[in-house]
Amino acid sequence: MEQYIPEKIEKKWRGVWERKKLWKVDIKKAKRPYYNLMMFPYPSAEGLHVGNVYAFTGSDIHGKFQRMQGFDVFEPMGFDAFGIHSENFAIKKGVHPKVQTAKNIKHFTEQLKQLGSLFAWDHALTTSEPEYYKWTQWLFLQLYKAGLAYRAKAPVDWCPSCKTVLADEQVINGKCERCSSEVLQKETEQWFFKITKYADRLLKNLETIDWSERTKIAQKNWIGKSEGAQLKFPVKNSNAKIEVFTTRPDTLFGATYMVLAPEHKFVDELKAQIVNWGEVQVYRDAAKKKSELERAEFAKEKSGVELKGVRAINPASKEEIPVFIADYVLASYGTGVIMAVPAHDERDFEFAKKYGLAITIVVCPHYPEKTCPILDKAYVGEGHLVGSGQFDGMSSEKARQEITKFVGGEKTERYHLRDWLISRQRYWGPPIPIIYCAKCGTVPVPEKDLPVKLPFVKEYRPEGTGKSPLASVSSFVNTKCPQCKGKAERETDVSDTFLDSAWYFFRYPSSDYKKGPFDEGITKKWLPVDMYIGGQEHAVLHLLYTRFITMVLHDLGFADFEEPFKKFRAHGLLTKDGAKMSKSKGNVVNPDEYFVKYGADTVRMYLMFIGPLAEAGDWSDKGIVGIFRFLNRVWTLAQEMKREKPKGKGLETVRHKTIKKVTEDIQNLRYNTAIAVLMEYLNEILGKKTEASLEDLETLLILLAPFAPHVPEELWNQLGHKDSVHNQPWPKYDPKLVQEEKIRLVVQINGKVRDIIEVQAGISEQEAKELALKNEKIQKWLQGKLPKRVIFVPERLINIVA
Ligand code: ANZ
Ligand code: ZN
Repeated sequence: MEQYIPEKIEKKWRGVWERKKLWKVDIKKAKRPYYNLMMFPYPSAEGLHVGNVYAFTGSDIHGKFQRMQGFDVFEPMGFDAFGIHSENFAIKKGVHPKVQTAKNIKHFTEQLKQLGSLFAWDHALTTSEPEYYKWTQWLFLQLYKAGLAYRAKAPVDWCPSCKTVLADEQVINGKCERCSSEVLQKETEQWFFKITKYADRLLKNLETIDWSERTKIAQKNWIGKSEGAQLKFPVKNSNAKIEVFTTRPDTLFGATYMVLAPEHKFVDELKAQIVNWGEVQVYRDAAKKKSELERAEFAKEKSGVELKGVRAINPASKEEIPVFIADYVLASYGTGVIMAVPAHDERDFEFAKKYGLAITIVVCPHYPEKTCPILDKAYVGEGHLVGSGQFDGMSSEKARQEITKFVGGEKTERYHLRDWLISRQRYWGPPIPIIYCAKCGTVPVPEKDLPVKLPFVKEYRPEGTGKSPLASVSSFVNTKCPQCKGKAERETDVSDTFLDSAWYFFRYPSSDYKKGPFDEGITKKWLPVDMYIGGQEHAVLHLLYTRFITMVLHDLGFADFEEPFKKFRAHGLLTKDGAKMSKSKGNVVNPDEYFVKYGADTVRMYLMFIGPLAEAGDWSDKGIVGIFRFLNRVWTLAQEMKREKPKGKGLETVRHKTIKKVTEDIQNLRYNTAIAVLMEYLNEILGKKTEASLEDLETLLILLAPFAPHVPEELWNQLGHKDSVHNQPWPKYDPKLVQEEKIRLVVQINGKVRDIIEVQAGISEQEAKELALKNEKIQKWLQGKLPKRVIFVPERLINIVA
């Protein structure tokens, strides 16, 4: 075989690997288990997206590398097949989702098999199969029994186009994440999971896990912990007190009015005192129609109505102040009431200007200058107090404690995180395993009766009534009460797709286990996941839910760990001509075309060459040709060496330096620079052919194997080896041969020198940051704080701003 024809060799080797079960891991007997997970795809009809190929390749290289390090690498693949993506497509096409999904999975599997990845197909799972969703329902029941699932009437975000309730995270700027329709508000009975009960743990544990920094920061912000105080304001001519949540009790003397959320029940309690009730009612009705997001919007003009006849007393200044309702105050956050401090809060400032309310400055940035300038906007920063009686001159920070104490307030904390809305009024999901009985009330389906099978129905489209299509399937709805055996009805909502994917990694190693969702011994051996790679877009949805569910399973005694993924790395987003790929822009790269033209090896390698995995970059048709040429040159070199049997003594130093650099780059997911090093190495060999040895070439093939699995295998075989190149141990380098100049790097935290470390000359910012953060002294100084920013002066210092 003289010419490199990817199509031929790729097919051949995939066949050989499959026959020899090269990638197979013995789940029970594996000695050095390594669980390498990637985010499973939803089998969309268009087939594998180049973004999927990108993520899966990045993850597979890591898996293959770990395998060559001697680990038993388990790299499963499956399908997130239930849910709105699949269902909406089926609706568009007029094909039943079950039929369409099966078709898509078949196509996806064929495509995935082309990648030459380690995938453990014998453990593949599909979330829409009863063998899987039986356990998703089981999970729902465990949460229900633990008091972590509850039903409540709640205003929910409703997408009029998808005809379903949306979770908080699925609403982007007041629009549906899926179809961009304007989201409306609707009141319905829904199932929720109490994720808020875990808010503090979800936040604290972030410090213990090795995850991409930006993912941790996104979670931290999403959980949104606010430290503040709860303060009581007496109501004049009444025994009632109105309680507010504030993060700035230091500004209490400047609270010149109060605002209640329009729907607050306290408004009803005050009805007798309110003289303009009619006006109040009109405003309340209008507020109901707006979404929370719309109401919280910063730029929007503020509006409100004074509760005439009601006066509150500022507990610090003892002054009488007016009370309003306004929709910029949300019922669902804090106590649903605020003390308004227009001088120091922008929204209050805007409102006060509009309604001519007093603006009293109580925090001064330039203390001891006591005369603060007349404000043309709120001063939201800190400073020293003025106009605050005995607290004048005190720092904001101290005054927060002191004023809270002074008025008998209570220090508290609040989270922005909301409970997880589980119900979906759709067809394509696991039915929620609950039965409603007139006599017994809400009754969970007994575990022995699982799964509650999703019936195959003709009318799977949402009807726009707000009810699931299952509600009109009487053979499904009508059932017997498991307790009293009387007539009863089933819950007709299905659960959120994010529940399917919140526990799938538990199932993979135990995929054919029948007695439970996962086998205890196998779980002990394989979990938590060693490495998870996936998109940053899942930072607050999927990745928070998986953590929550794992904590719950831990607390219920089903798992002995509470964090599911030891390591998580977010990969970057591929673009085309600088823009995000999207169907509407018509700039989506179809990987199939390139598989045919250049083969999977080139596609894989090219994708990884575009940029560091964490950043990705821009796809270019020109770039891919370069990689194809590189593989051709490797091929030609191998043919020559095969024929001519090289007699050189070998390029020892270059070889060892290459091994070192490639090894480190792979460990740091900088595949792009690893590939560049391999290219340089090839050039060195080609430039010094008389000195080069067979070992030089064979090392190149081994180092290349994780990136481009087929070509090196073929060449390895052509060179006369019987075993697979993938079974070769990863080459080691001799430290003596790779010594490089060392420099001393100053490590600072917030500008203060905390350590000096010895590092290699030419160290990159990323490497320096990693080294600095790993450093024990630095960790002590950081006390678990997350670095906000890093300033790097090459060869001199790194400053961590925390
Ligand atoms: C008085 C005050 C003075 C405030 C000041 C801020 C600045 P985070 O940080 O997001 O927790 N707030 C409290 N409950 C609210 C609700 N239900 N709807 C709208 N706004 C609400 O925000 C806490 C601050 O947001 C609270 O502190 C309160 O305004 C407002 F100079 O109280 B503050
Ligand atoms: Zn009953």
